[in-house]
Amino acid sequence: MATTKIPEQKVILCGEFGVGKSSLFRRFAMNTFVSNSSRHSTLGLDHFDKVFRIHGRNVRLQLWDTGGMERVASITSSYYKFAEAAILVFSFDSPDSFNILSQHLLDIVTYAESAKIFLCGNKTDLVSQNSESSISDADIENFCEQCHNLVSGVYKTSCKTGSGVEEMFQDIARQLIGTSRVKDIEQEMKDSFKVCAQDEPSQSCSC
Ligand SMILES: Nc1nc2c(ncn2[C@@H]2O[C@H](COP(=O)(O)OP(=O)(O)OP(=O)(O)O)[C@@H](O)[C@H]2O)c(=O)[nH]1
Ligand SMILES: [Mg+2]
Repeated sequence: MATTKIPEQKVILCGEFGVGKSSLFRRFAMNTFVSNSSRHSTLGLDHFDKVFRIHGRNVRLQLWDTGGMERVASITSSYYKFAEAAILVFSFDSPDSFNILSQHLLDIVTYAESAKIFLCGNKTDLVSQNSESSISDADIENFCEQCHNLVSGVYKTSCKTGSGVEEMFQDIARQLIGTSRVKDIEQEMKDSFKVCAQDEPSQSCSC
């Protein structure tokens, strides 16, 4: 039986140490959460594929994780190369992780120039309902304006509770399925399965 290849979209995680990139990766891959005690910084590269069904069409997200190693020259190009999307992660309990976003953004536009950029504010569970987060919605809006609206989506997540995580990946998959590269691959697949008119058995009787 012929198997149809589902278009694959490379998505990379970027952001400061400890903001929760590997935790997002773990939620994506296994829907689990690892707390402080058993955590250690990511040292190598890791990736995991997952298929999303959006409006009757399939899209495969391939999520990549690294422990800030993306800024080490020797692995920079392989990490960013061919990325269709980059998730720029900061943590709501760390203003520093928010203030340094523009540096990570610069790396993305330099090394993965065609990638769509998404912004993820993680650790919402640490923002108490009564107290305002030190990173406000206005700060986030300002950041998006300053980077010339390069950001295609803003999400708030908690890897601890799972809140907003699945919704974020669903929305990213939805936005990527509309990209021209996916359309090109789908069209190629359709074309290769087309039955050519002249190959069809003749209906006319020769007698
Ligand atoms: N409360 C809370 N803690 C979180 C959340 N996400 C991650 N953490 C914790 O934050 C710490 C850092 O998480 P990681 O996922 O390892 O962060 P990282 O960005 O991969 O870190 P590096 O690999 O060092 O760059 C861990 O102790 C996690 O348990 C969250 O949503 N809420
Ligand atoms: Mg990590």
